[in-house]
Amino acid sequence: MPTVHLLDYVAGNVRSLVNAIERVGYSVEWVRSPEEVANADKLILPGVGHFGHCLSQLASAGYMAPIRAHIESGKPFMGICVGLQALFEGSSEDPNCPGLGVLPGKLDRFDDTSKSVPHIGWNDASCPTNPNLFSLNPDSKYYYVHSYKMPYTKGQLESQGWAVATGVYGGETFVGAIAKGNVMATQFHPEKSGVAGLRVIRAFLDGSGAAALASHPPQEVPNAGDDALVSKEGLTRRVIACLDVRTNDQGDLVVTKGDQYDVREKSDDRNVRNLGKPVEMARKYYEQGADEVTFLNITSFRDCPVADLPMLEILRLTSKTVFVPLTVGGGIRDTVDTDGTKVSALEIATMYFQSGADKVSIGSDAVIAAEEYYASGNTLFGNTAIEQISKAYGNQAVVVSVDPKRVYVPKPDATRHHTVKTSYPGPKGEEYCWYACTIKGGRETRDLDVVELTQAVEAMGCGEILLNCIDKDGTNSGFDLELIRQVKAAVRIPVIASSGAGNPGHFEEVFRETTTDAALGAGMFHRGEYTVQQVKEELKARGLVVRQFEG
Ligand code: 1PR
Repeated sequence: MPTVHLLDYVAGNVRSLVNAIERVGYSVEWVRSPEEVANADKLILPGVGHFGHCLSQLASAGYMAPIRAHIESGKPFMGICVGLQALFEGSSEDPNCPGLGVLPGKLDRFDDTSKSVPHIGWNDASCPTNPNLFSLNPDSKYYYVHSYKMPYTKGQLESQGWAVATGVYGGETFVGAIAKGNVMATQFHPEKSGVAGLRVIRAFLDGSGAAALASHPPQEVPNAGDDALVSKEGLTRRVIACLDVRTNDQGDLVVTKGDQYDVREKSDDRNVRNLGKPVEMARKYYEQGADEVTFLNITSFRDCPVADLPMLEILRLTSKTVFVPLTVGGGIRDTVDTDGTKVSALEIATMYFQSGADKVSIGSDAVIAAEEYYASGNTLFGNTAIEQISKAYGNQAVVVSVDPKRVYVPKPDATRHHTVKTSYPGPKGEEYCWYACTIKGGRETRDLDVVELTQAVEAMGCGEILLNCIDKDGTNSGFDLELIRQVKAAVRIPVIASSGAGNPGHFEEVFRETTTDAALGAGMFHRGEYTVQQVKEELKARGLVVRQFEG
């Protein structure tokens, strides 16, 4: 099997990248010291999270000069995500930390006044000068997750011989991929971009991308007629399939689904509902076009060994065939293992990332951390799971899963909490409600509302909110739009609407009626009532941009 060298320099999920490389027929050799860079023919520089963190790791380990030497020697080089950012001179994310300076320019943060940041989701990488640059396809979508971008100025990089593919997010045109000679880099994650992303990796590895570029160098700066290609908003509506996983009474790990978090059958035996096998179902949803797959280990709040091998194994197996982002939740907190060993939340998250997860989702622990944050006068000590994991792996790797329940009140001043006026009054006709956060799978309600929780975790470095709703879970009655609007107005980070989806129309409704960044479904997919593809078709028919699965 031909090989490619991958630089192992910083914490991050490179498991998916290894899987993707193997999938296209190559094997990985690790570069674990600066001296080993010289052994590489083809070199890939991955990177995710904080620019300064990645670049300072590279610099302190002595990698900067060997990487520059590799690039200057003309050998194939590919940068991914921060690996692309590293090629520029620097980034406002850490102004004191220089990049490799192979290209001119500095990155800056997306403007979050009218859109969510990070930019998470499937967007374009369109290159007017070379439409099939490294097998990029103008009709395909690619998975991005980043808060900082290289702004695109028409003609600037092209005038220096670079072919540039761009995407547009909230009116800002950014560099999605660049290539020149032996160098190719993507801001998006090709290893997480389904078949479209695998094509890009293959074009780099087999040399066809560089060969095609050499025969059609980007001689012309795009003219006005090409504006349509580089200026249209490309972010798709993200549809996520969620698998609640637990051990059933027979000891098998199964996908289950509750009604308002009760996952047992209504029949007398009260067995845990068994809707299928996690790995198979994840694969099925990937092939139906799911943009992400989320696993929630819903019994993790009970005592169980930390090295929850079945869940780690589920991720290992799934990440071999599912090339879209994988999130795992349940039990991400500081723990004392069954044998008495202390294990930190960061160590648990690390095990999941090494097994193929791209994000971890934190539930109960986030609520406790938020309570402590307010109790200490909004002070951050850097010791919460959210802070530690986001520092090590980047904000985009930390999701907070919220399990709120409605509490009805007759008027807003009947509570200190943030209320909404509801169109669905309470049992005594109450016209207002607030959303109380719960822990331990909804078993314990706390005196903290969703606005408080989400603002606290955003301050701690959480990158995305998974917004469930216990009242709506499993009801098939549609998402709780009032809840989603309240949380969207409270935070700048992306929000995933969850709980209540019963048909494709509910997805269309939540995207039309709220500014949610993504929508998640579970029961309607597991019971086979609708496929993810049908949801996408409905969204498309109603004029919303979606990503279609490419086989
Ligand atoms: O507290 O960090 O250990 O995390 C536990 C995780 O497990 C949390 O994310 C919590 O939401 C989840 N969880 C715990 N108990 C349950 C349960 O159902 N008994 N499931 C549970 C949460 C909610 C969604 C569900 C949507 C969509 N499940 O994931 O998939 O509501 O369902 P629908 O489309 O069928 O309506 P920690």
